[in-house]
Amino acid sequence: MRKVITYGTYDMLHQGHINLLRRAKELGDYLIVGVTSDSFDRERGKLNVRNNVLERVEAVKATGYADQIIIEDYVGQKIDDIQKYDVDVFAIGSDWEGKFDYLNEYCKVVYLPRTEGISSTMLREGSQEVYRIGVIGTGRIARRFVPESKVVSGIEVVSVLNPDSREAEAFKNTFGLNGSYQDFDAFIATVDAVYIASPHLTHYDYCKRSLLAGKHVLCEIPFVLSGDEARELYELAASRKLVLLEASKTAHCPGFMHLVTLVKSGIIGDVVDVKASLSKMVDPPTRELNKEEAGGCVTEHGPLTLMALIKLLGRDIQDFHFHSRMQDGVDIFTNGIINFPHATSSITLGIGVKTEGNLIVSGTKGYLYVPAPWWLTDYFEVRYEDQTKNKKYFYSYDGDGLRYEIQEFISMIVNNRLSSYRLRRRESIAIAEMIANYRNHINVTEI
Ligand code: C2G
Repeated sequence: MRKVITYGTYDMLHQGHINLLRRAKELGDYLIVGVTSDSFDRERGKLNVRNNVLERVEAVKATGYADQIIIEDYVGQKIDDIQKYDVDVFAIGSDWEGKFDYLNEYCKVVYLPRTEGISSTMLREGSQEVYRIGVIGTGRIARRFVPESKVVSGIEVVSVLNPDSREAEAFKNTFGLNGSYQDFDAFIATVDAVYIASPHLTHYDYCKRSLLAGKHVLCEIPFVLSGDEARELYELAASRKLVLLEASKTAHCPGFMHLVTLVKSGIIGDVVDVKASLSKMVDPPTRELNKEEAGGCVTEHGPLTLMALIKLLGRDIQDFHFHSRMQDGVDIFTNGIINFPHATSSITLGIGVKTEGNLIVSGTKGYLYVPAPWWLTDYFEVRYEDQTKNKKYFYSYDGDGLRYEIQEFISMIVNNRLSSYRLRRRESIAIAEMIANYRNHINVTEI
């Protein structure tokens, strides 16, 4: 029996896929089709896949050509599969010409003619509404947002709001947008959704006004500086069936998401301690060091470190205490001890004190170590007493990393999904609550 294998995403399955599968089947007696997993597609830069892996498997099955369907989940799996299933022929479309010649060592490689004039990308673009996004604020993060938005399909940044007309106009010209505005009402009328990247203290107001105007909101961190404000805004969004998402980059990055699922699946046993550190030195004058602008390292770095603690340990915080080194009314270093019923945790943050920025999750069987900068999570290690069991995990973190949260934001809008498992609304509220505790000087000691 001659066995053939082929691989693909098969998103929005179309005639090109069907022709390919038919031709592949004709090369032998038994066809194995490898369908990429959702996480493998994300990892290889395919961010905009519309159907999930189960839907894609069903679509391939429905063609009737596959004798067996397997899931492709990692780089290098093709070699493993060819040997494991005793495959005679590897077939793939001619758009991959030459790319899989290395498999000739294991079986015959055949490049089949690709069907011209049709592709999943075309179908996605043809069927998807393009959402118009407005950016509020023109600072560093807003400048990173626009280029990142271009790799996500279904969205176009069209306008910008900044009370300073020169800043707004310069931003518009740099990124080729349609309009720049100083007036909120004029701005909001031009968009379907907003990305809020303005100074911290303006987030609440801009979120509320945007939601009241019927627009979806992606809001930079710190989302808001009190649990009550966060709760009120999520309720407002839900009552209007609008998406409101905290732009917690790390929560959306593939490496961190996998880290959470590995820990939850018990590979290091019960989690007993989490230590998250983040320090980035800043030079005055800057808003990070300005008391009037809610500067300080808890407002700067609290959102990501607290997100890690809450994702890994939950929201049942028993007690907490912060120790801070202050400068001109702003914490330039803070160490926070946060205890849960069955675990301890700490955050170590600096904007005027330099320290290691790693993440350590300790458990009853082993620990997980993410070196600085852990918040970009492209690499981590799982370590055990028996070092031969240690494992290293590598991930891609493409571009500036904002694409992952933007993709989730759009996917939530398109699918009418008001909550993201990557950062639940209640988790986002818990982060805001903890930042508010700190800002209200609850259990804070100056050192
Ligand atoms: N295809 C085709 N004609 C088209 C579109 C796609 O023949 N108009 C073929 C591709 O060449 C591929 C298969 O259909 O052999 C699946 O295509 P995709 O779903 O785009 O998957 P792809 O990204 O090519 O994944 O490990 C995954 C593989 O490397 C290929």
